[in-house]
Amino acid sequence: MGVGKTLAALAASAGLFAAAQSAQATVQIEMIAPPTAPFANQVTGITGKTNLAGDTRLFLTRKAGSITAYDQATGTFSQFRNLQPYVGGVATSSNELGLLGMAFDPGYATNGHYYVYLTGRTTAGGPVEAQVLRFTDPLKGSGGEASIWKTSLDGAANHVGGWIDFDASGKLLIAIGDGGDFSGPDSRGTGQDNSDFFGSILRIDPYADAFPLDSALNYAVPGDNPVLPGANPAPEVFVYGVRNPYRNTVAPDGSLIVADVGNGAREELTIVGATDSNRNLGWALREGDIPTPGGSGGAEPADYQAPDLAYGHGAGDRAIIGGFVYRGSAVPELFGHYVFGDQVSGNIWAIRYENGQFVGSRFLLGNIPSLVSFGETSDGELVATRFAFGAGGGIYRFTSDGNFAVPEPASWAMMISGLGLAGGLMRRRPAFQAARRVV
Ligand SMILES: [Ca+2]
Ligand SMILES: [Ca+2]
Ligand SMILES: [Ca+2]
Repeated sequence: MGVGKTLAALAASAGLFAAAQSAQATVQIEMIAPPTAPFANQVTGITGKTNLAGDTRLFLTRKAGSITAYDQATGTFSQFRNLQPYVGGVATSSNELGLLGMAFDPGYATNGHYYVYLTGRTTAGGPVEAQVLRFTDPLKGSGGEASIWKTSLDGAANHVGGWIDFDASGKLLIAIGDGGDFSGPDSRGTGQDNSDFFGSILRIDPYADAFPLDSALNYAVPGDNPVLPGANPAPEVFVYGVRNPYRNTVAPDGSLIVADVGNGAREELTIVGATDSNRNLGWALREGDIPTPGGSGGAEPADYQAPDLAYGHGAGDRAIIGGFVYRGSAVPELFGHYVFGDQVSGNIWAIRYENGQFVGSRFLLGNIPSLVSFGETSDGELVATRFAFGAGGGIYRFTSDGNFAVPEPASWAMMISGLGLAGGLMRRRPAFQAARRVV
């Protein structure tokens, strides 16, 4: 039993968890846009990070292919872009296909560029492909559209990832899942196979073209991408051993926080530092902090990057939704905390993030039923949205009533019995120890 668990047991026996939980109720999760019929249902993501200071627009991606803008200043919805022809009708309510991700170019203010991750068919009757495309907002720039990257999904209709964003050096990160087909953990055996794109997060330069003869591929592999182990590793692969990293984030220090949706047992968060040599998150040998149940489990691989936080399914949590390290001003007490949630339970938590590590334990902020995505604005504010945009919910923001007290695991311990030393140790507990603990 580690220090953390001992203190948790002490706190529980002292009845202090309940007090700490009630103190969190002063974070407000406020619905700012009600359900609106023309934009109902099957929202996959939200972003407000246009890289334009003071931009009040939020952008919702929907499975069927439309991008809907919501202007917080005017309270109005409008269609930003219709990409249904690119999705080509492959998205249904029973699969995980469609328009899944969107990111604005760091230079959007002058070049008007934005990127989407979607699945569709580029030829009638042809294979379903995952694609990243670049489009141009005609109000901001010129340059039209370009296919950046694509790969055949080989019949996969689930675990196709879909998150994209830029890292601090302006390279594009693309998350693609293991392409599972419900027949068992990583049935394609791709998680530990670096010769393909599946089960990976890719890193590419979308402003170079290493494929001059292929009009669908317009990118190059950055020279500083890691060299990964295995036979014929694809140089695009940046992080591997993931199942379905649906929503991730680049932290302020440049670390990549991967939120990998688990199979039947664990949800997990893994912080991959920019200079970390271990880039194997373990799937399908490992699910969270345990060997994967169901036949594929095994020992930790040599280049394993263990999860920094894992949680089980016992409390109704079943599908992690990664969020952001909060950098806004609406909830000053949350500054520097990573906020995330769970799609099935709707629970939303925060945990302090310092120097590339989680510090202390997660604590509950509230609940948004059928939570599907967090989004960040250009000003660092946090928003969230639901998959089912119908009755009862829409777009949410986080505010404070000024009385919000962040629960401090260390201070809880000191409150119990004056264990100042133990509290200090817990505060500085390195992430690799926290990783072995299901919280
Ligand atoms: Ca793979
Ligand atoms: Ca090309
Ligand atoms: Ca893992």
